[in-house]
Formats: sequence, C-alpha cells, structure tokens
Amino acid sequence: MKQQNVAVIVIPTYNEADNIGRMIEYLNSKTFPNIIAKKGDLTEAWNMKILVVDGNSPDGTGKVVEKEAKKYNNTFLLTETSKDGIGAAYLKGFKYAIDKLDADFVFEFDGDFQHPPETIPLMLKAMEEGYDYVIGSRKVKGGSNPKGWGFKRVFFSEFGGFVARFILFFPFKNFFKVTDPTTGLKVTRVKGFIDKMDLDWTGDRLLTKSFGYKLQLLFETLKMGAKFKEVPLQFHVRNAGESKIEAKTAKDIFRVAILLRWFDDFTQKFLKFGTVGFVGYLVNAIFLNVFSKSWSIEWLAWLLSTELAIVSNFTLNNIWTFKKQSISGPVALIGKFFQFNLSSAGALLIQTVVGSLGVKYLGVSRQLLLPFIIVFLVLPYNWFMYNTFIWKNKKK
Ligand SMILES: Nc1nc2c(ncn2[C@@H]2O[C@H](COP(=O)(O)OP(=O)(O)O)[C@@H](O)[C@H]2O)c(=O)[nH]1
Ligand SMILES: [Mg+2]
Repeated sequence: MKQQNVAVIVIPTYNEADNIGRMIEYLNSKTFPNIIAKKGDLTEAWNMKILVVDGNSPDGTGKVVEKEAKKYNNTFLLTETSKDGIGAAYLKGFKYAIDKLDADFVFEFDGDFQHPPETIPLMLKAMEEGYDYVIGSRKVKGGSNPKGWGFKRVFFSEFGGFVARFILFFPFKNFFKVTDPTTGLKVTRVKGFIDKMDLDWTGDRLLTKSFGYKLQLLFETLKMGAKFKEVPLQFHVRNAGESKIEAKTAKDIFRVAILLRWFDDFTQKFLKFGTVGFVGYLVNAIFLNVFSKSWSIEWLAWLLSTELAIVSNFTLNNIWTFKKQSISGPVALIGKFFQFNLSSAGALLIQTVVGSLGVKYLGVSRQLLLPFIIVFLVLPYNWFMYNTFIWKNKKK
C-alpha cells in the first residue's frame, strides 16, 4: 500500500447546475472530513478528489464547477466538447483520473444526490478490506428504492434488473451474487482493473455510449476476476433538474446485455462446441446408413461411423472451438487424438449404461431418454473433459 490512497469521485454531468455546486460543497465539507479523520472504521490514509466530467452543459454547470475548483484544490473539471453519453463521460473521466490525478480508486457517482454521499466511506472500508470492486445495491438488506417511486417504476426496475442478471450471468454464480446490475454507484480499483481496461470511448469499443455502459463495465470488471462486494444503497429521488434517461434507454440496455453475453468467449466456445457435436451426430447417422447398406456386418458399420464422428469432432473442435488452445504437430496430435478417443469411449459408456438401465428400470422410452442423457450427462461430460484434459489452457 502507498502512504496514501487516492480516490477520485468521478461525476458526469449534463445540466446539473442546480445540483453540482451543492454536491461538491457537501462532499468537501461533510463527507471527506469524516473519511480523512478515519471515522466509520476506516484505518488507512485517504486522499479524496472530485472530477466532474461535464458534457458542455448549456445551463452553466461548468461555470459552477470552475468556481468550486478555485475554492477546493481537490476538485477538477473536465469539459467535453459535446454531450457524448454518460458511458463515454465515465471512460474519459477514468483516463483523466489515472493520467492526471494519480487515482488508485475511481468512483462512479451521480451529481444529483440520488447516490447518498454517506455510502462513500462504506465503500472505502470494503476497499481497505481488499475488495477490487464495490457496488451500491438497492436490493440488499438496508438498500432501497426512492420512497416516491410508484408501483410501475419499481416493477420496471426490479424486472429489468432481473432480466439483465439473467441474460448476463445465468446460470453461473454471478447470477446469484449480483443483485443490482443496473446500479450506477460503484468504486473500482485502478491497479489490475481500470488500468487494464480499454478506455478509448470512441469507435465501437463501447456497445453503447449511453446508460448501458453500466452493464458493460460490470461484465468486464467481473470477467477480469475482480473480488467484489455489494453495500446497501438507499437510492433517493433526484434533488433538482431532470433525468437524462430516455424512453429508448431500456431497449438499449437490453440490447447491450444480449450482445455482452453473445460475444463473450465462453458463450462463443459453448455454441461452437454444440454445433460441432451436432455435426458429429450427422456424420455418425449418415455413415451408419451408408456403411450398413454396403456391408452386412452390423457392428463394423457402427464402429466405423462412430469413429468418423469422433474424427470429425476432434478436428472441428481443434481448429474452431478450441482454436486458442489448438494442438499442432504430428506427435502431439496423435497423442491427443488417442486421449480424445478414450474420453469419447467414456461418453459412450455413460450413454450405454444409463440408457439401458433407464429403459429397464424406469420404463421410459428410448427416444425420450436419449436427448435427456445427451443434454444432461454427455454434453456436460464432454465439455468438462475437453476443457480440463484435451484442450486445457496453456500455462502463461
Ligand atoms: N457528461 C455527461 N453526463 C451525463 C450524460 N447523461 C447523463 N449524465 C449525468 O449522469 C448522471 C446520471 O444521470 P441521470 O439523468 O440522473 O440518470 P438517472 O439517475 O438514472 O435518472 C447525472 O449526474 C447526469 O447529469 C451525458 O450524456 N454526458
Ligand atoms: Mg440521477
């Protein structure tokens, strides 16, 4: 640990002239002194800074911040040439915080008092405990939605949050661990996370420059292996001014969630694995038909067509599904192909044993049992064997 941890509260603003001055005053006079005095169980030395990223607001937000920046030397203004979306504003802010403000931790924080400044010390506490990523959640004990929200608003927030969680993470552990995926209050460790992130907001690096950035940064940071924790967020109603959320925002967030999951390496790999398996089945079926018509030796037709399917599976998985772990060179290929045959024999054994026992003792029909065995036993078995033994990640 350094002598001092620099935490930068990044606040994007667009037309927040009625809020931002009060917010800066509040943080500097009420919130930061408690942190510096190590109240609330804090033990380390914190250097707190504020960075407002203003989308060149026509209402004079920038002027207000400039005035505050003259008064407080920990307060900075980054003026964008135009309103580029909240996601873009955050990436610009992160870059500035690292390059110019020496940030060790960056906060995502709203300028309209919807995020209570009192949550900041709780989040820093978690950072002191060694977490990399701390999220303010409205869904954990102690967290809440604004009192003024009607049924419809609560329903959409709850339902939307659930759908986002489902699309992004189901059925893996983060589906259960991330309770509030669309929250905007977060703090992230710079070292190992923000400094490894692509902060170029131009081009197509961001799937959206608007509010969907929340899901993208969440997804990316967790993918990087961040140790994360949720703290309760009591989400308030806006102090003044207007929300920048538009009707199309929900649709945009949904689109981002789908794209994130679809283009994820894991998903792509799994889809390719499934496709290769299906091709293998076709090879098996077609050659079984051909061979059994040409010869009268039944078992030979089964054996050869199955082996052709195994060859097809091995080859396609090697050059496509597991391209990054691809095996090359004749000796390695022969060795792995032998291993692959053993693994496939295992799958055959599972299918034979469970299939015949099922038919005999459960009395279920073969055509019903087969797809069940394939989906719930053979697929997971193959996926496991391929990833752990055949195409395991090369050690870095
Ligand atoms: N710089 C910048 N800030 C934005 C933009 N859109 C929203 N913000 C700011 O981001 C914060 C959250 O936006 P807000 O409209 O309050 O969203 P809501 O709380 O979900 O209704 C506020 O401080 C906004 O002023 C943008 O395009 N550019
Ligand atoms: Mg807001």
